[in-house]
Amino acid sequence: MLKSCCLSPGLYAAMLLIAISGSSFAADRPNILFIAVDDLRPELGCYGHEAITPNLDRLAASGMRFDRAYCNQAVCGASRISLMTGLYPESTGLRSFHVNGWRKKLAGVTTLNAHLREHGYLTLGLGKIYHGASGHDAVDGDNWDRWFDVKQRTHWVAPENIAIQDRNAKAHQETGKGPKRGPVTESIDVADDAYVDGRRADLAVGLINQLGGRPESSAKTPLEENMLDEQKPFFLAVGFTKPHLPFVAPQKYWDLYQREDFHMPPNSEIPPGYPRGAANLNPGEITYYGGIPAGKAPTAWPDPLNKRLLHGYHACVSYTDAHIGRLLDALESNGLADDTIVILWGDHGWKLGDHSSWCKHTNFEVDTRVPLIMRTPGMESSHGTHTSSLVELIDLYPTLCELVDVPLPSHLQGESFAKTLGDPSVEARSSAYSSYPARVDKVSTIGHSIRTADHRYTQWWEKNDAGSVAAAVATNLSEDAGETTALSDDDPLLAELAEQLRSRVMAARESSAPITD
Ligand SMILES: [Ca+2]
Repeated sequence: MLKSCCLSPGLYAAMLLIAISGSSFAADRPNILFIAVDDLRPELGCYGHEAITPNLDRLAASGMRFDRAYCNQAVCGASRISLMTGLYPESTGLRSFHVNGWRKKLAGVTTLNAHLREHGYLTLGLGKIYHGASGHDAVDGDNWDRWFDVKQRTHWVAPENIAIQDRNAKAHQETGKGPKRGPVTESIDVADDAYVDGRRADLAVGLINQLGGRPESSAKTPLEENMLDEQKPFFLAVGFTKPHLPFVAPQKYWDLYQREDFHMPPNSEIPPGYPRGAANLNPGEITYYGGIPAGKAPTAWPDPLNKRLLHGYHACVSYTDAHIGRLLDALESNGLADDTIVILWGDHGWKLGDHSSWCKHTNFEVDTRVPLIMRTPGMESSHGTHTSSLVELIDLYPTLCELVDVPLPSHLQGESFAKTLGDPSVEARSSAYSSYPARVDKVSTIGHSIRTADHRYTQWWEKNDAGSVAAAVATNLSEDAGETTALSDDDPLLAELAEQLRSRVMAARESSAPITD
């Protein structure tokens, strides 16, 4: 059994490679199963919540759970580009949910999948890894050995709901008013593969069976045989779209829960001084869908709707958990589990009624905190543990490089937390940094935020003047986990937090990547 806590990271990586059987150097490297889940907050059984997630729980029990992992911007596109490029949004300049044209803007940047491919990995991807699940540039199409498109026409399966989707879309196009999408929820008795995530799981299982040399165990053999000839280690990236809106999942996952058991959270307020424009109190994203009261703030939504949304989110989480269970089973049945690093990450958190709102798009703790679970072969001494070390999603790229002993590209702005994987008491960072654009008193700002061991501190900087702070708020998460109060303006801690924040922002801007624009 390997212990890493007293080893240098490089020596650890070398020993990890020795621990994993094989002959050639590239083949000695562990495989990587890289699972992204969209809009998944750490609302999981293994994190102590009511969500029914037996498969994520068993992954956590056989790996390491990160209790303080944070995204770098709480929206899909920006977060994912940051993770996959190893660059902060301050450097990429990509800060929206849609990041169309990102590949041209970041033409010189080596992505995680490109880098692993250059160093001997067979790179395979499907689903939502980047913001788009299809489209050559959207998915970084030049830099995978194979990218698989799994088609879907709509999010809904029930014919009446597809009709509502089509009707709403047409009416919205003609009038610019009303919802432009179908119902916000759907619960019907269909098989898992009725929705696109189920079909993605089917494909991923077929890939794992083929990679494991047991293609006969699956009806599908998606890979050309010549891709397997070199016996490269694989980097398989699988992105699931649920529990992202709309909350659609087979009935059996809804039936795991009783709707009356769900209640709105107690943290209905925002901290004093928190700019209302930065709190996303009227979340536009959810109003795209049918069934949301027109023109009413979430504080006025009826409780039956709130309960249905809470129920639907959890049903989608359990549906996704089932897919992940199938991937873990496939690793095990193919004898790959002991040679494969498994990473489960969410792209940002989500408000389930917290602060009287829904969705993401803020610097609040609930929007920036993400689930992160990793199982690393050769680190069995820390399996089944959890860590309170602060880590950021941008750290995954350098961490993986270190774990599989490939060079770190010079442009990376994150820091490896490989040592923490060997010993959960190792603190990887003193703060986690994230940012989010916001309008504050009609001024465009970027909200810069750090999470320290106890506090979250956010300053909103006017976009065109780095020295001008439009607002600032500090919360003590150890005493006020729901962030409804704030430190007083004369608290002596504020100056120290402000200095830490400034240094993090400046570092996030110091990119050495050959970005073109
Ligand atoms: Ca997302």
